[in-house]
Amino acid sequence: MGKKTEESNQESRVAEKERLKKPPLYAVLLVNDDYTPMDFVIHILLKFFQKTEEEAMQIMLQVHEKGQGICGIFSREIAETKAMRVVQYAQEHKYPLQTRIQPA
Ligand code: TYC
Repeated sequence: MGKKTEESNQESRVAEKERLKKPPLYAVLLVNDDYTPMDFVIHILLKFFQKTEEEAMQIMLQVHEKGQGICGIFSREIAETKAMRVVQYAQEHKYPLQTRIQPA
């Protein structure tokens, strides 16, 4: 067997860095509106984001008072799916609730 260089013996530094890279994370946010009932927003936070009643109340009030608030942080695909399912579920209940996702 021929002699191997240090670099060809193992992954290159660049390849190893790529392999170890953690996926970028995204926050799912709820957006305030004048029509969705507070209790329904709390229900959403319990059902889709596994929040406790107290956490859900805090997040709902944050959204109500500040215009938006973070429900959770996920990989991009999970964030997109949750954001979409929440809007779909709200629409099924005839509420105009909207979500956003943004880099965490
Ligand atoms: N502003 C709504 C109300 O007064 C409550 C609300 C909270 C709506 C959060 C949407 O993402 C939301 N009924």
